[in-house]
Amino acid sequence: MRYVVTGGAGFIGSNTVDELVRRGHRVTVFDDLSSGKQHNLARIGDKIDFVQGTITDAAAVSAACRGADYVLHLAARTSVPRSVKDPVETNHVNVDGTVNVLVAARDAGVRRVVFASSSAIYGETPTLPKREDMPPAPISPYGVTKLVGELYGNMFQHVYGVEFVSLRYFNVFGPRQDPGSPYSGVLSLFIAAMRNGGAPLIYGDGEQSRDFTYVENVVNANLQAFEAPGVAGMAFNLGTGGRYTLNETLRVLEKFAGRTADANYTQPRPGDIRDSQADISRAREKLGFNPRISFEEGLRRTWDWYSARQ
Ligand code: UD2
Repeated sequence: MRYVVTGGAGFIGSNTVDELVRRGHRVTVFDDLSSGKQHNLARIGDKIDFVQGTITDAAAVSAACRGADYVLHLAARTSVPRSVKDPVETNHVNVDGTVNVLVAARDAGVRRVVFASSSAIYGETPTLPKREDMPPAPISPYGVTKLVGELYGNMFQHVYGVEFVSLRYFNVFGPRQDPGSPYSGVLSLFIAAMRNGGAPLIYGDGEQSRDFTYVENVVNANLQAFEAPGVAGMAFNLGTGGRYTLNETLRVLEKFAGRTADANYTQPRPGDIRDSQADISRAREKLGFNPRISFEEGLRRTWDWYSARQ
């Protein structure tokens, strides 16, 4: 089978491409390297096709998708605060780009598109854990673009017959998450600060909570979403099913580092949701999803990975 992975040089993408290659599939990575890194693919570089291009370039996406059986669409602007700062740019990449990917998949006769959606689509719906049948109410431009992506994909399935599955990721973390920007995932930033002797920065009181999900858990689900029968047109939460406050994550990192975090607290970030936790029963049932790596174990592995790189 031939897979196209948009955003395949990124954090979740490159971890998934590793597994596709391990299973003997042919893979084209389509990535503009705006946040992805070619070195994430260094170990498998000779086993894949790499195309540097942006999903906002319709012709380039179409060329990359020609002859593909499956498309995993991960390329996006992934930061909530970045989307608050520049909604037009996030919309352009995440919405226009997704439409380009869907058109390319349709024209190539792709069997199924799997789309990286987000728990951000739930917004401030007060009930926890979040279930897929709750009405979405995003409170950031980013969350809106992911919801629009889901709607576009389902519409493409309905109108053009392109099978489409949405995966709502809940705060994925792990090896290769890049702490290099203020927009990076919070755990990568906390680990970098703790390892470099710096002070983590907390937006708000640190009591906001997330269902932090180790990347290996979602890699298997990404692939299952292509093979599972009867799931086209559906959305799935991919989380661990628990939740941790930022303050709690720092307590764990303090143990690893053997020192106190001495975090600095500042104003909450606009567009942030307060609490996030996934009900993963649908994914368990339909995708055979089984997040084997717990939050603590994942954080340990991630800490060790960053440590080994220094
Ligand atoms: C993450 C993903 C997003 C989406 C969502 C799904 C990233 C960068 N973003 O958004 O793509 O899929 O999860 O749930 O992975 N914070 C601090 N200090 C920092 C950085 C962040 O306190 O230095 C706070 C931030 O204000 C927020 C929480 O940590 O309350 C999580 O922030 P994030 O940017 O890691 O993730 P989130 O939930 O905005």
